[in-house]
Amino acid sequence: MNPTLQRAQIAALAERVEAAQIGVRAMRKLTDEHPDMTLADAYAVQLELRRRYLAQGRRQTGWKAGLTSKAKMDQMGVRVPSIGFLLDSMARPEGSAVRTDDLVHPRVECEIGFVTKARLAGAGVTREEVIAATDFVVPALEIIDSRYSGFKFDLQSAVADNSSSARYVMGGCARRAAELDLAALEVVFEKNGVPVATAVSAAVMGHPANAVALVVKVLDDLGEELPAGSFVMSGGITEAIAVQAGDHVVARFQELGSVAVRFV
Ligand code: OOG
Ligand code: MG
Repeated sequence: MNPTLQRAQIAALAERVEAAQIGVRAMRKLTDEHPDMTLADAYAVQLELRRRYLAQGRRQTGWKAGLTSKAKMDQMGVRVPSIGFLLDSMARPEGSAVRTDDLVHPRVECEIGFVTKARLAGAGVTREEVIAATDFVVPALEIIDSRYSGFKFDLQSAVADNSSSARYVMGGCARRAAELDLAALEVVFEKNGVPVATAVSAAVMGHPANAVALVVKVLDDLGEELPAGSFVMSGGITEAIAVQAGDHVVARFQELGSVAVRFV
């Protein structure tokens, strides 16, 4: 994947996205100004954004897949999955209070997280190879926060904004992947004690390990691989739920326990 934008344009866009993320500001879609921006350009902006954060001393803690279920694709009107990076500054403890004053318009997703024990690389990686390379899985919540006005974007703009990554919470029980049918785990998503969404994990690309394979394929395109010991979130199983200060959410997973967080 070769970018079509010039190096300086990519750097300027990454700077703009970083300013919106740190400044907690909604901005116009990048494609309003660069309508011909390609997916390769978008990932180049995302990698430049990551380079900037790592240079500031933040540490990468994993990767995420996004837009991997029909519920998410329908909600956002984008039909192609994407990936994003996770940083130590995004991690929050299970059961903690997540501040909303440093988020634009947060939404919560329930996801299955994978932790790997072997390197995964290449465009041809299979779901079976992902499962064999998985050490354990954990239930997780992702708090996404698009930096685009109205939470409206296209694929390129979202990828450049690190696929709306903002916060994430791991919880519940860690389980060996081989002991479970990872495609058959039901999740009930509750907001303020009321079930608001439910789905089965097969909603994520037929099997959430396919989403990890997708991450590996995109990384291969970007000239990177997934080292052993990586954490990867496989994408929202249901649509994302908007939250505000005062709300609490719980995702109750079959076999994996529950993970909860509240917002202040
Ligand atoms: C893009 C990120 C989607 C997921 O799990 O589907 C995502 C967005 O919807 O803002 O993280
Ligand atoms: Mg997500």
